[in-house]
Amino acid sequence: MSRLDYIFENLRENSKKGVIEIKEAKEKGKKVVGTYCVFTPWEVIAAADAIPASLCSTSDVTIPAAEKHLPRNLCPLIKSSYGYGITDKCPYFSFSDMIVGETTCDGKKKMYEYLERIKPMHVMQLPQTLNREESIDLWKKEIIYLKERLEKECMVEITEEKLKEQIKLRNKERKVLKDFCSLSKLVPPPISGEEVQLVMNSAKFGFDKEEVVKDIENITNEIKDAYDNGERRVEKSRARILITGCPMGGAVEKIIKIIEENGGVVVCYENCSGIKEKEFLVDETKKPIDAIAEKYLQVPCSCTSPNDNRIELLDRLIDEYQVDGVIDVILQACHTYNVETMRIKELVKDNKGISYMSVETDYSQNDIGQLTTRISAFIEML
Ligand code: BJ8
Repeated sequence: MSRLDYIFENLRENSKKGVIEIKEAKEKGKKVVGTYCVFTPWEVIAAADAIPASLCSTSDVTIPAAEKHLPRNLCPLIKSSYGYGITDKCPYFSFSDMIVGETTCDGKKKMYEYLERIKPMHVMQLPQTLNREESIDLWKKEIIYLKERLEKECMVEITEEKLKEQIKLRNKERKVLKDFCSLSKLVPPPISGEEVQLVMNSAKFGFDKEEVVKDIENITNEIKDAYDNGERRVEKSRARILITGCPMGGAVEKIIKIIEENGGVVVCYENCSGIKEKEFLVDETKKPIDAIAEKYLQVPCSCTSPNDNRIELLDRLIDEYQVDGVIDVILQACHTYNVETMRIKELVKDNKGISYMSVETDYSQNDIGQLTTRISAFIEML
């Protein structure tokens, strides 16, 4: 077993570390604020001395319970998340003192109306067109409303100083994660896409961010050293795949597995569980609320219109990561990402001249056979 095998094995075994960490923090009197989206201004919650915890669920276990209240023909991420809420099966949900959501897609914002029956809920009105001055003003006001609500719920004052401190810390985490992801620009990449995802998940559920920063720096250095010393975990002949589209994780990791068992390697995740949110930092030289508002309005989500930022980001990432093919992962009934596939296909095929495929899936494992046939044929063609 190499040193890197040992590190990754440890991460797999410690996947529940976040639950223990948050439980201990709760026992010491810390508040926990549940979130569902990368539009949530993490820094404002952290400046209230609360712990922001992602509640986006990635398993189909609670979907039958959710379908008693929600339509079946709804995105699995929404059904699963809601299901965890009503069945009280998610420790992060149970520990949450309040939840922050945003008016992103229709399904999510309507789901929040029902979640409010279970937990105190704060929904931020997200402007739908991002590059307008009015949108920044509106979003700034929403951030101030959130700040005021958190001050009340957590009984603290969120000062400029506290915001600045959290901006710095979160930026530091974004930078180290971006550096870590950049390792896959190497040819061949030093680690597999499954291993990249493992590290990203451990950061997401690491609640002591200073510790997360140190851990990610260490892992990045270990990987660099192993590579410089000739360790090759991925064959050069593998097709380099960029994944875009809906957030990944849990059940949807079946797609990474299929890609990597059939001659490909995922070198880049342009989605919310990957690099999308890490690309833009909060400007540390500006007034905190202004800078936070500007940063979060750059998130290239399909819920916004137009979503030109996604095209610009993808265009750049395809070159930087020397991508051979793009796989657009759409969760069933996600209309915004599904409609956007045409634009992504035009960019990838017509402008970049590489191969593109979109796959629609849910949280079940029923479509593995069909996905394997399609994805392996796609990789073979590259
Ligand atoms: S910023 S991608 S985390 S909204 S997949 S629930 S859009 S129907 S998750 Fe998302 Fe924020 Fe955007 Fe990112 Fe709706 Fe689509 Fe489901 Fe989605």
